[in-house]
Amino acid sequence: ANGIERPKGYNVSFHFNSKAEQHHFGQSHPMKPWRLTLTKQLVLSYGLQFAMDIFETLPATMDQLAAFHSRDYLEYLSRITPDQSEVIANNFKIFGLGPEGDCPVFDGMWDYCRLYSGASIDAARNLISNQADIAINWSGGLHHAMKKWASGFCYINDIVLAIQQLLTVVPRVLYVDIDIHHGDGVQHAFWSTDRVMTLSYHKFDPETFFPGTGGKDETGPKNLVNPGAHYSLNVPLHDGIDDAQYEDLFDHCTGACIEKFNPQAIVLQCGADSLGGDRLGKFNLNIKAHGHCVDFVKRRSHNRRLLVIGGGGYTPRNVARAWCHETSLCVGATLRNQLPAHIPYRQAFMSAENGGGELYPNLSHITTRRHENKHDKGYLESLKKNIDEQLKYVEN
Ligand code: ZLS
Ligand code: CA
Ligand code: ZN
Repeated sequence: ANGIERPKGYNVSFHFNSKAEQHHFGQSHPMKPWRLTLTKQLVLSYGLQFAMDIFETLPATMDQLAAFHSRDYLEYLSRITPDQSEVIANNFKIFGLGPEGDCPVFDGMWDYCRLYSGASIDAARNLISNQADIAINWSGGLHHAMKKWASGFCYINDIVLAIQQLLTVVPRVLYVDIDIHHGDGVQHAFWSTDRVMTLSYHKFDPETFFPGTGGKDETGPKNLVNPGAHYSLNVPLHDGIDDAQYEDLFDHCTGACIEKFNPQAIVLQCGADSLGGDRLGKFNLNIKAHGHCVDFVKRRSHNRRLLVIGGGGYTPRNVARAWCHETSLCVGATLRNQLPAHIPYRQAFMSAENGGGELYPNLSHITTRRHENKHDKGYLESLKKNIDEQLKYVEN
């Protein structure tokens, strides 16, 4: 009316559930759902809620979860409690659960599962109904969960459930995974279809690093009559990769997949354990490079739906800073490097590395001990070539 036109930005929706953040896996467990509270507080302190639609989601229902998982497994998950642990100890093994393990039975576990999955399903639905161009769920991204068992801190595979939703309205979905671990559960779920292409970047060392899958030749069924042949792509890495190497590799491979596969929707798993200074991971990435991946996919997803989800990330203050920064990239805002003065949990953002009591220098950098970089140019080039080679079989 006043003649000033707002540039058409992206409609972004942010899906969360406060109750999901309050669960505990157990004292020494690296997965800390409160990193989500830290993330959300940072997002709110910067005022990003005014640039997106915020949705508090409902827990997923049994029927929604059964779209991927087996009823037997879901029944067990919904009924098992920590004090029954010993009684049904044998079934633990069948379903991948157990004390002292990666997937403990903790108080409220079923509730937690339904909440983070509900948020991913909601996010996918919001994209489907064109309410959003980009939908974010930092509580999701639990890529190791299998149809009939839990694995690697993941009980329900919210990513598979979200992709299944998207497939009801679009022919093709590209899944990109920058968590430091291989996205095995998602790859496995869509192993035999050419409607979903999976692309995971991860540390690969079958001897010592979980889950041990995701070598460069793991590209789909070897039976070439199977439509899934060439639609599972992997970029196996070593410790110590740096910003420039990762950005270059990511742009080349992800760019080529988007171009050749030409998906109508993209799901980006943003596991923050690929950052430097992570408790489990040994890459050297700064928040800048991690965020670059989000920005790159956003820039390439014109007229495509984009679902941005969380994943791993075991140094909570870095997870929160990365995901807040990435939320700002989604809405197209530029944040001050200075942390807001009145952020709750301000203490949690103090950097031990910087001598304690010091705030991090800025939002895109991580000051930390570096890990030895085990990559040379030849190896990185061979990874790009491998992806190009696979994509020769893909045309849309
Ligand atoms: O991608 O390495 C393993 C498997 C084991 C070693 C650990 N023990 C408990 C089980 C057998 C070989 N598991 C990994 C899983 C990593 C999952 C990453 C999830 C994701 O980021 C997506 C969200 C692993 N790495 C580190 C641990 N487990 C681990 C470290 C410390 C502890 C405490 C709690 C539990 C047992 C002691 C635990 C696991
Ligand atoms: Ca990965
Ligand atoms: Zn991980």
